[in-house]
This record gives sequence, C-alpha cells and structure tokens, in this order.
Amino acid sequence: MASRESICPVTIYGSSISYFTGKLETYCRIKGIPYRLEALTAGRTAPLVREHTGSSQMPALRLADGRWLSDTTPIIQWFEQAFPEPAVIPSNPLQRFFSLLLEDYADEWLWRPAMHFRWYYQAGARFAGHHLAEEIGADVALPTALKRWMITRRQRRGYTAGDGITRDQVPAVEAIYRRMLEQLQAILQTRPFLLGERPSLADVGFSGPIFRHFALDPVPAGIMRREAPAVWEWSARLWNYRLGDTSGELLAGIPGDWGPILDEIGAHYLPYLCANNAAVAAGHRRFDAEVGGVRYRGARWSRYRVWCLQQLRAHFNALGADDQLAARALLERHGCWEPLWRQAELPIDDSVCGRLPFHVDAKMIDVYD
Ligand SMILES: N[C@@H](CCC(=O)N[C@@H](CS)C(=O)NCC(=O)O)C(=O)O
Repeated sequence: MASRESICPVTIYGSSISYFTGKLETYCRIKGIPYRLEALTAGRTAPLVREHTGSSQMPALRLADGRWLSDTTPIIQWFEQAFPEPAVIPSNPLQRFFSLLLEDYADEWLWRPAMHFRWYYQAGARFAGHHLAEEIGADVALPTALKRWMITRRQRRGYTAGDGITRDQVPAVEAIYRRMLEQLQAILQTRPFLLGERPSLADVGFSGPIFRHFALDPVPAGIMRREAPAVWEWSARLWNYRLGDTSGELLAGIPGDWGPILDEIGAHYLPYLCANNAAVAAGHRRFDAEVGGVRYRGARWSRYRVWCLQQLRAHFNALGADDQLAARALLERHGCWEPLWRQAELPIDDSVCGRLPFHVDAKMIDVYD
C-alpha cells in the first residue's frame, strides 16, 4: 500500500462549482489530504483526463505518484482503505451501510433537483454558465457570451428538460428539495453533523448537492436561508472541519431522525432505480416512471446507476448475520427493502466496472454529449 508521502499532495481536476468536485474536495479537506484544484478545461485538460481515466467526467484525481483515479464513491473507499485514520466511513458496519446508502441517494437522486435549480432558472443559468465559460471554457477561443449560451443549452438538454424535467414536472422536482431541507433541518438543529459530533460519509455525500448547488445557486440558496438555516450553517461548518484536529463522537446506531430520509429513499429513489434497471435491460435510452405518486416522463437511462444498486446490494451482503437482520428490519420499516431487491437480475456487465476507481469504462457512464 502507498505511503501518505508518496501520494500527497493530490491534484483534483474539476470545477469550483461542480457537484462531485465539491464532494471530493470536502472529503479531502475533512480527511486532511492536501490537494490542489485544477480546472478541467475543455481544450487542454479534458483530453489528458480522458487519456488517463477513460472518461473526461469531473472530478479526476491524480496522486503525487502519477496514478489517476475517477469517480468519487470508489475514490473515497480507496482512500479510506489506504489511510484508515481519521476515518470518514464509520467503522460500525450498520452505520457504514446506511451511510453508503445516504451517499448514493445524495449523489444520484438529489442530482435531479440540483441540476433543475441551476439550469432552469435564468439567475442560476446566468451565474453558472458564466462561471463555467470562464473556468472550464478558458481555453476555448469563443466569446464568453457564446460559451455561456452553449453550456446552458447543453446542460438543459442533458440534465433538465432533456432528462424529463418538463414544466409540469417542476413542482415535483422542487418538492424533493424542500423535503430534503425539512429532513436535514430537523437533524441539524439538534447536532452539528448527520451522525453526531463529527462529520462522516453521510455528510460528505450531502455536500455535493448542498455545498456546490443548493447553497450556491441563487434560487435554492434563498430558499435554504429562509427555510433551513441550520442546513446553511452546516454547509460552512463541514467545509471548515478537519477530522484530525478534533475528537467529536458519533452517535450509536442509526439515529431515528434519519427515518424521513430513508422513507424518501424507499418511496422515490429506489423505485426510480428499478425503473431505470428495466429501461437498461430493455435497451431503452428514455423511460417513463411512476415514482412516489409522480409521473416522470422521458428520463434518460443511466447504466452507471445500475452499478450503484449492485454496489448497495453488495454492501448489504457483506454485513454479518446480525447486522443483516438489523439492517433489513430498518430497510423494511422505511419501504427500502422491497425495491432494493425487486429485480433478481441486474442488467450489468461486471467486466465494465471492475477497474474503478482507476479506470472508468465508457460503457458504464452516459456522459451527455
Ligand atoms: N459518479 C461520478 C459522477 C461524476 C459526474 O457526473 N460529474 C459531472 C460533473 S459534477 C460530470 O462530469 N458530468 C459529465 C458531463 O456533464 O459531461 C462521481 O462520483 O465522480
């Protein structure tokens, strides 16, 4: 295994307003991994990243010894194994499993309202389009206004209107955000982090959508300040936290106030994953889904999210017998158990994901072009 000296400092290639770059930066900051952020520019850096990781998705991470990694979820797991202390993933198996579940939910389902708020509203699109035009478009020789327009059009086609968020879907997608605020506000009013006195993987998972989108983009940030100031405060507290400097304790077990988040995962996220599996199995790049009483039409398939579900199942299967019983009881109580296992076979080719985080297979991700 590598020594800390041989891999640090690391370089993160991404954007200073990107969801997953923000998640990885948050992890590095609280873990105490020194890093430098370099813009993943369309002209110069993206081809380099693609050459070394197999994909130009952001963030990519280069270790000081020259190895490259991609995909924040396996990157974090790799670091936790290589450098167990200070631990971000809880060592208690049940807490570990449920933290991985919350991380996945924050990564893959809150992405939807986060992209919506940024690109649907003029104020968000103007801010983010301009920022990205100057940051990741810095080496593209076009006028900034044109780059901003091209970026906005691409994002809307890929992630909002083009991912099934049409005008009639807007209230339902915004309701996901408001429920999240309510769930987190209730927790963060009683303790500084989701699992206790110090941050854990669950906080890192929520940092992607919150720190880099909801607390930054004008429309959702205004709502957060008004309706959930404890979440606003948590976002800065997490960014400022160094695990090595403090000794805060985690609570025991899974806190009861995670229940409403688990209900949400059971009623919305996991049924959506099932519909996505069915689409991938049938070879349908677009699909409709009835999830939590909301009809989503024309959503884009995601082969990556089939892998996410497979990973959740593998994490469950890795638990010992007693922990499996306890996890199952909690999953059943919150409607997560049945959709977690609904499809016996997942439409996934194991050969395409075995090399993460050192290589991303293009067959796995559906980067929007
Ligand atoms: N599962 C990946 C997701 C990374 C991802 O989707 N990053 C976005 C930016 S935040 C991206 O690069 N999307 C590709 C695109 O828009 O072309 C991770 O955790 O790192």
